[in-house]
Amino acid sequence: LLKAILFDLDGVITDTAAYHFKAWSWLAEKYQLQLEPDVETRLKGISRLDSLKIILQENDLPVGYAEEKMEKMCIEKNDYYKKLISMMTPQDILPGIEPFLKEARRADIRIGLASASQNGSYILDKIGLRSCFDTIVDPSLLIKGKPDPEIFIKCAHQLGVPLENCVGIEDAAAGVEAINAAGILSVGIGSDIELKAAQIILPSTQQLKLNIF
Ligand code: B16
Ligand code: MG
Repeated sequence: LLKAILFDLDGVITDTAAYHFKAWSWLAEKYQLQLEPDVETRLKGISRLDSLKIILQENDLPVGYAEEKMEKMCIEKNDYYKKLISMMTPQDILPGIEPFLKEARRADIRIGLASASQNGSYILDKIGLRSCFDTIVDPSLLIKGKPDPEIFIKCAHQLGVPLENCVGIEDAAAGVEAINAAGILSVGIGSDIELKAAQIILPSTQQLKLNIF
């Protein structure tokens, strides 16, 4: 019996990937770093610091790159990113999400946010969906990021719903892996090649309906 839906944010509720990519590109130019062409896809669901570490490694910079410098770079990237997302409005909600949230609400299903983004709550405010969510996991308190199941397990706990009564919705391979590892029913939004590990794959958020579970 379905009692809770655990949502990823970027790529499921709204498309912030393009803004993340713009902000990383700006930072890369500032520090004369190269970005691989597929970086936008590969950084999906990966935390800010881990994303920076991946970019640095691909530029052959030492793994132990000065911690303080990385922290400064993360702040700079986020300041730039926040300027971009400050313009977001309810028009940025992905198709089908609002009716799906309403359908879930009517069926008394609890709703949680399991996003790696520390800007999750701010973005939900901007797009007018904050009040639809019963809980938001604070990603700064996590020990491990996706693909570790911690974020989804925590989200279910915060809602007080057993894992077997939850479904998790993700657009990233690392996120689907995290949902599966938590023992939660996984729904992947996007390409069935990239998300082949998902138990249910839908081409877009438009197909989200309660009767598919
Ligand atoms: P922030 P999700 C993830 O969101 C993004 O996909 C990823 O690209 C980003 O680095 C991460 O959030 C952290 O975001 O810099 O805002 O804390 O897909 O887990 O909702
Ligand atoms: Mg995502």
